[in-house]
Amino acid sequence: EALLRLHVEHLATVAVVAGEGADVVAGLSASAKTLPPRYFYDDAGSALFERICGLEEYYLTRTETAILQERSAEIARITGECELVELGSGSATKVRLLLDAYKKVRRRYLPIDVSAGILESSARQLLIDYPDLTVHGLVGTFEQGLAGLPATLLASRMIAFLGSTLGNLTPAECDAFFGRVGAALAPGEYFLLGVDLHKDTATLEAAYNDREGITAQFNLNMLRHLNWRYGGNFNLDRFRHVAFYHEQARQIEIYLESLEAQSVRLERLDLTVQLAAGEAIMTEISRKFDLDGLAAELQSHGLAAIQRYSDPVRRFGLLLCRR
Ligand code: AVJ
Repeated sequence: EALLRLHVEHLATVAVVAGEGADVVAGLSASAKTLPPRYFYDDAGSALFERICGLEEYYLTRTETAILQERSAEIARITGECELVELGSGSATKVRLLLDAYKKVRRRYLPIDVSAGILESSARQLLIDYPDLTVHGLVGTFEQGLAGLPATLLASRMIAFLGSTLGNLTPAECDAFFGRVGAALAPGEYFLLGVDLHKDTATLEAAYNDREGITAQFNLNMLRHLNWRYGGNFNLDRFRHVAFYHEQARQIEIYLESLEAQSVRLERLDLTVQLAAGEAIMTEISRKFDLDGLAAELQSHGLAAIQRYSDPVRRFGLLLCRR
């Protein structure tokens, strides 16, 4: 019965398979080597990320959750009846706070995620917990999801992008992304954006260098994922996790540093990579924002920040924008 309320569309399976690994080849062939952060999230990586979210040093998730707990009712009052689109929905935990706030209206939820497994399992659990909810999931990238959204069924729509996932995008990517969000919304519809804020280096660096070493495992797991997916022979013992705050660029930079000169083979990509001792592969940037600057940037894409929310010590921020 719950399954009648679940519809999952796979947006670009064919394209993903055809181009698979091109991003890895390009990143590892560059002079400054990089790997795309989406390779963090195989099943093991997603589980490690959930553990990171519960770490003492990783204040982001609990701070954003507390802000949403306090503000969801107000957000629902402002937007009125609307359906929720969530980009990078993952375990779909925080969206429950918003769904709870919209309980007086018919509810539809449209999660977009590259991981079909997580999308389907979190959707099934939501359908059990919210008996009047309809879920229309889209498996694909943010770009594919925003371009492939079905027609709005309710009065209006809100696109939510939480957890500071925006921080993984370079400024140029961010600019293009805001353009796509604006294009996906009708005038009068909403965009809810959650971002980590610039702050002292010690707090930021602790969040990405936790004492238990879970973040290091999460980073190294990317190599295990690539070994499995592309027939690689990365030896995880020959790399170490490095994360620091680049203050001018206002971004945490995360690397896997090669502990020795080595050669790595990715058989299914027909790729051999030479690494020097001490050479680092960048696996992630995590940009840190200020709400004024971000609001100005959104404004230039026709997205007006109508409400700003933060915690008492301004660690994390949410912007509610109207197109
Ligand atoms: C999911 C991209 C928001 O940047 O803080 C956590 C990922 N990386 N620890 C972040 C992450 C290392 C996280 N985002």
